[in-house]
Amino acid sequence: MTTATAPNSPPPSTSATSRLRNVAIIAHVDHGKTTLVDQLLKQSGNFRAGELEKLAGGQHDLIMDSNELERERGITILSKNCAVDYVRPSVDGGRPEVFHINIIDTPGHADFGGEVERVMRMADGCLLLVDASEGAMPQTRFVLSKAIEAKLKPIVVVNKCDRPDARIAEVINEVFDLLVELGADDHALEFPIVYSSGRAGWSTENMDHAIMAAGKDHLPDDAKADLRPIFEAILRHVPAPTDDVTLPLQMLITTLDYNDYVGRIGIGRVFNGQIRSGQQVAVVKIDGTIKSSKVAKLMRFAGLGRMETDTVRAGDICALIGLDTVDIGDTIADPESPKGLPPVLVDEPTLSMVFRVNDSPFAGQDGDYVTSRQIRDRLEKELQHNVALKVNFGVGQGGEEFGVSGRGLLHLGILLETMRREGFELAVGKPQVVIKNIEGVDHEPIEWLVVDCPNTAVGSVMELVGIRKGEIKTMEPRGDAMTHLEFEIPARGLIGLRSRLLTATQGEAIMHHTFERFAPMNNASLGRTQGVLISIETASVTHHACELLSDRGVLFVVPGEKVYAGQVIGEHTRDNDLVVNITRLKQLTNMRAASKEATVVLRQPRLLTLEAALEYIEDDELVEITPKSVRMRKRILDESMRKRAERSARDKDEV
Ligand SMILES: Nc1nc2c(ncn2[C@@H]2O[C@H](COP(=O)(O)OP(=O)(O)OP(=O)(O)O)[C@@H](O)[C@H]2O)c(=O)[nH]1
Ligand SMILES: [Mg+2]
Repeated sequence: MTTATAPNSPPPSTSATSRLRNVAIIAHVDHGKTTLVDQLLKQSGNFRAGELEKLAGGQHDLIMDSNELERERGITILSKNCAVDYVRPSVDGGRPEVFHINIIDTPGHADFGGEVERVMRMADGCLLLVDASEGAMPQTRFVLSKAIEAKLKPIVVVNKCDRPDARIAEVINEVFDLLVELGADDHALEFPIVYSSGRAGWSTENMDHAIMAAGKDHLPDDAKADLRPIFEAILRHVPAPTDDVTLPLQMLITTLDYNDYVGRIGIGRVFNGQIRSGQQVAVVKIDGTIKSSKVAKLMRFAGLGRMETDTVRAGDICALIGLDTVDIGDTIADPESPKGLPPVLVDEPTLSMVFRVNDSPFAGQDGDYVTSRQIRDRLEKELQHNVALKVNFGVGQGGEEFGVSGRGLLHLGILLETMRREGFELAVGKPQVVIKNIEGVDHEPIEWLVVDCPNTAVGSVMELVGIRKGEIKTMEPRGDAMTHLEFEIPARGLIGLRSRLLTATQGEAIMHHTFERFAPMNNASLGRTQGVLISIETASVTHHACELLSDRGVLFVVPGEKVYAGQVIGEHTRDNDLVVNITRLKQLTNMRAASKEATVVLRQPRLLTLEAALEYIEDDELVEITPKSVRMRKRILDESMRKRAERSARDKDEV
């Protein structure tokens, strides 16, 4: 691409606000945001050949998804800033113009919606990516509504046009309908459209060309097409910042980063005035209190990293080092006139879980950090930068448990997975939806659920969602073989639904949900419909016992694995819990019967991931998490004590 700046010549100045753009990339999960940002970085010409490729990795081989769990799971967890200097070739023989484009890649998963809303405050425009085949999905709707609220006019990028099942014209209609439904003004309804394949690295404004590209790896009539139409759309449709550099300093912190050497790093946009390295500033907190502090280091975004600089002017995005107490939502202001900007919203938690010390018979065998004190310290550290997290220290019996609330199962699951990799052991209780009391009445969150499944599985999907009090709202065909279903469902009903849907559809269903509204609590119980198999012994699982129990249900364990009394080792075919001996040894006999000696192939066990186990358990159960294993157990391990507790709970209910 001809936009490259030679790596050794100093780039022309990009500090003039007219040549500055701040753009956020927003979309439903997996619609290709990070892949597009990677390609924009590669095609910017700001890097030497091969320099970026070395940094790519993980499931999707991406540069920007840089953290370990992002790479493993192929999703973006944290929003990230990067910047490119785009050189627009001169049209009439004049000097080429260089634009500094700050790009904010956002996560698409519903649990991180609040973060998207927050980081959008840094932008003056957004690219709304929509998958050319999947079309507008629940999170497309959510992020678009937030963009409209923030008065950002979207540039619609119909992405993945290379997909053989692309349906570009329909997808554009869906986006238009969504904008009308969300009450966008006329200005937003005339949205610019670019068609692209972020992965193949091309884009075009010509819809007919894009339609012809379905199933191909480049535009049929233009094998050299690149992402310049996207760069140009950003320059043309994202307004340059108009913030006033002559006013007293005001900068809003929207993201926090942390580094062991320098501590907290506050990231945000300067809305008024300018900020200098070494400057004394006032930190205006959300509650209005003011602290005095000094900027030790100031950095501007450049490529994948940050570059130290002396001054950052209104309209630009920067990172500050040296303000130890800085938090999301703080305004960094002029000490002479310390005024706060409208604060960013920090999302209310929607799901909560109890974290406590692991007291199973296998406690302490795998982990380095096992005490209540260590868990407390770790949670306190997490609270410093994980803003959507809340911890109620000291709940439960003896105040030894922690009530941890977050934005959803993925949000809390990622924290647990991170802790486990650091060497922690702990036990956690069933995730509970956070109930809100509105004018004296308990309200529960209702979610908008979308399921795409093969036509043959529609019956079982409807049944599964129906049991969980989901109400069908829309049902329409998607191509010849698939059906698109939309439901409203209590958030409680979603817990455990994903794994069931995947089992019922042989892994072919795709499900997504987002928060819709709060509604008065429906008292129907939405718990598990089947009971579990519980081990009665502490020993190793035997092949023989697995064989004997195979018609009692599906096992969660494999022969050779060590289990303890009270551990949940399988799912019963009936609705009651059953205590079984999964460690039984074969009786030795002198008789040899050829038929008995034949090796029996065991039914496939169901091995649950951490999140699947969290979704699976009931109130009287716990998930035990250690660096090496995830086990499910009854809270009360001893069978007779458990029975007694169940009886007294039943008696209490009847009174
Ligand atoms: N066919 C096709 N696949 C693409 C394209 N862009 C991305 N993908 C694939 O889509 C998947 C998701 O891509 P990502 O870039 O991680 O999507 P994302 O929107 O950043 O996802 P989240 O950040 O988790 O919301 C990956 O498997 C990509 O290889 C494209 O242009 N065409
Ligand atoms: Mg991503």
